[in-house]
Amino acid sequence: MLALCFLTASCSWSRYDALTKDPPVVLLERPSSVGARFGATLGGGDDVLLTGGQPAQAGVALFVAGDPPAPLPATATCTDLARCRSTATPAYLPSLPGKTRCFVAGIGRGEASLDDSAGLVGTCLEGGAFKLPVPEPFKARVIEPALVPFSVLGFEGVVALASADGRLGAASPETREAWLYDPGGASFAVLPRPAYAVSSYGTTVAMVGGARPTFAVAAPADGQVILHDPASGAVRGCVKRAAPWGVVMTAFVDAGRSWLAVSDGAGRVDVLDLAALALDPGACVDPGAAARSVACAETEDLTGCSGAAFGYSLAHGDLDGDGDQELIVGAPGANVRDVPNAGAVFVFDQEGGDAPRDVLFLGAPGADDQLGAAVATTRTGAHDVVAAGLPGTRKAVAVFLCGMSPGARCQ
Ligand SMILES: [Ca+2]
Repeated sequence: MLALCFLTASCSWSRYDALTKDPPVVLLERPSSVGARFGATLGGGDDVLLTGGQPAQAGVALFVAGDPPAPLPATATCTDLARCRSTATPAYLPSLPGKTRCFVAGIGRGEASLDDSAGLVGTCLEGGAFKLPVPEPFKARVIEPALVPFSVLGFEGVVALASADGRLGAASPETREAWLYDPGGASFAVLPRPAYAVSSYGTTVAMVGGARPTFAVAAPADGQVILHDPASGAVRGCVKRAAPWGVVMTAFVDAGRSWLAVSDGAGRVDVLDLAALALDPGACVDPGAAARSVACAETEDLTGCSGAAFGYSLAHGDLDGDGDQELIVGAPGANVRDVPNAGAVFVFDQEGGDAPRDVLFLGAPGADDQLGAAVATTRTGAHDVVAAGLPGTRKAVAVFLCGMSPGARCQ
């Protein structure tokens, strides 16, 4: 029965192991516009969910959330490999001039309706496709080679993107540049790179709004996270841990404070209170007491924390609708009910200590599903829901409609 249920949305995907009329987890199946390893790339914002496959290929689709979410994407971008390569971290922008509900999801020339210049490529639910300018070195050394027919990029991700409060930042480890866009996206400013940020600067980025906006740019090979003031671009300081660190990041505002979650992608996740850091613009400091760690926790159903790749993906959202943010941590290598690499997603309260508040997984997992290889949140009703990629299945993204929210579907 469980095998028959696999990958059919009518079956239960709950933690409760029972067939129900309204399953608390539904699957979004791979649309034809998205390439291989669907579910390896996710992004979210407002009521939209961005879904892609293996980075540097083609196709990122936008689904409109809801209970249940629309089964077909509302639109897609970067669908032509000859004109575009997808990014590992699609970024949501609520508005651009004359457009709303936009997302940036690729590099290249973009949709055929656009001109042939190279830039960051995206589309909007209302207003259609757009392209943003990029620094010349990035254009020459990353985008142009990527568009050569049959080119095989030697790195994942192509470009790192992050947005918050309508502010978009980007970075590339290939050119070791990070840059910030003006609110309309018409121009950008390249940030000063500190002399100590030698290699891998720009591999990942995170943007946080709120009272103390911050643009974080990681150099994971050196265990560095450089914190920029997004208004001036100036370096506020640098936080350092044993490398690799900064492989994955997410940032958010909770209880009026700005937080940055940083992982090594393989078990270590630190949550930094940005206001509590004793920063020095000229040097990297240990976060000290400004950091706390969250960790994988084994349960009767969930084992294999040592190889779980805890922190391979990070996101945040208000899953219970109480106004506070929860930290969401993917662990695609976790074993679920002795099924290896089925994957799981951990939910942590900001104020709830170090133990996970909840663990999300599929009741009928498959070996090497890799649930949680990517995670994102999107708004449904009065709370956020978690979407988790299942790239091992190559054809589905799981949307956990309940999160921690009570309601008819979730009882
Ligand atoms: Ca909450």
